[in-house]
Amino acid sequence: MKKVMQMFITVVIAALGLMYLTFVLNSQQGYSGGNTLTVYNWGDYIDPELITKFQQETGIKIIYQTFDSNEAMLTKIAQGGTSFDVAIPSDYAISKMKEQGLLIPLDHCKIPNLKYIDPRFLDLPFDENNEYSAPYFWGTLGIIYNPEILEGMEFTSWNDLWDERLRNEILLYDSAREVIGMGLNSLHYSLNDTDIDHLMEAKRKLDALSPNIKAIVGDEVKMLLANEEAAIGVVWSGDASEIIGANDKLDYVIPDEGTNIWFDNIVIPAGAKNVEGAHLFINFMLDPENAAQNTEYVGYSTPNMKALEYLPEEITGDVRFYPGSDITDKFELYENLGKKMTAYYNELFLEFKMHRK
Ligand code: SPD
Repeated sequence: MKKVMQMFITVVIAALGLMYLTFVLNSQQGYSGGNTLTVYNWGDYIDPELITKFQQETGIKIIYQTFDSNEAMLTKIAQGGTSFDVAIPSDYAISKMKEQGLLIPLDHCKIPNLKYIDPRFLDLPFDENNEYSAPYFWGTLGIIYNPEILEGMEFTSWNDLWDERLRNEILLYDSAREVIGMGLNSLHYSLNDTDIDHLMEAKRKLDALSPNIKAIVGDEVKMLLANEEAAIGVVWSGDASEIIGANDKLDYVIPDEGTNIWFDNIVIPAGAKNVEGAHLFINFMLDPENAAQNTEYVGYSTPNMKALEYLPEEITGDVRFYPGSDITDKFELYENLGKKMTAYYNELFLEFKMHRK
């Protein structure tokens, strides 16, 4: 009995010692919330060297997972199987997450680098006062094309995509809001239209585009266009900038009817296990030098004013990717359309994809 008691006491002392050691190590790193941080981000959307740098600076190990659409991200976070400490959704998805109680408010005192964000990208309608989100990248949706392959063709309207000469040429993202929105924009309707007749009209119009569609894709859009395996695509400005960086024959234009302006912001999902580490990560990504490095690597447009000073004029002076508010004020943000209308958009998009087969 005495032996069992001695063994029990030894185990308890060892466990307490281990707990104390972990606490001391974490405090030395200026950090007290566990030693991992689970980050959920779009694919191809961070410079891996920054992950390494963050880990070295904080001692926090990053577990990194990616998604390819806001819808996939929302479903996974709402299911709650994995707890994420940080995620990077877009505007309308942030609004949905707020509505569903899926976000933790940010502690602005722990994100002093928020001061470097251009006020133009703060306090936007999907997250007033940036209560839940900090700006990461922003951009537009437009047409990228290869003028050498599509000789003599110009793209000033979304309707130019329906030209017969584009048979089996166009790449589209596998994303309901982008594709249905393009159909709506081509008819001069709002990107947030909820009129069923308008939506049906857009769907019929998109069906008529089918013969021109080469493929519905994800991040591979960049490789296909840069390698000239496709001549034209409807892409986010950041992808266009990366493609043009790899092959400067291509050009990116925004059609006259207008387009979507979008914002991808960093949030802390409810259920995060390392809220302290999440704030450290957000502040780290908003550090001007880190943000500049990330911008050069990823190719998207930074909302960080101070980071712009570290970037070459070749990047920041390109109005295709850094249009002023005089231009972007005419563009439309996707709104949170609510559960029923979102389901309807998704259904139309699915039918559109089935129609192609
Ligand atoms: N590969 C990174 C893609 C990020 C795209 N974000 C744009 C979202 C528009 N709603």
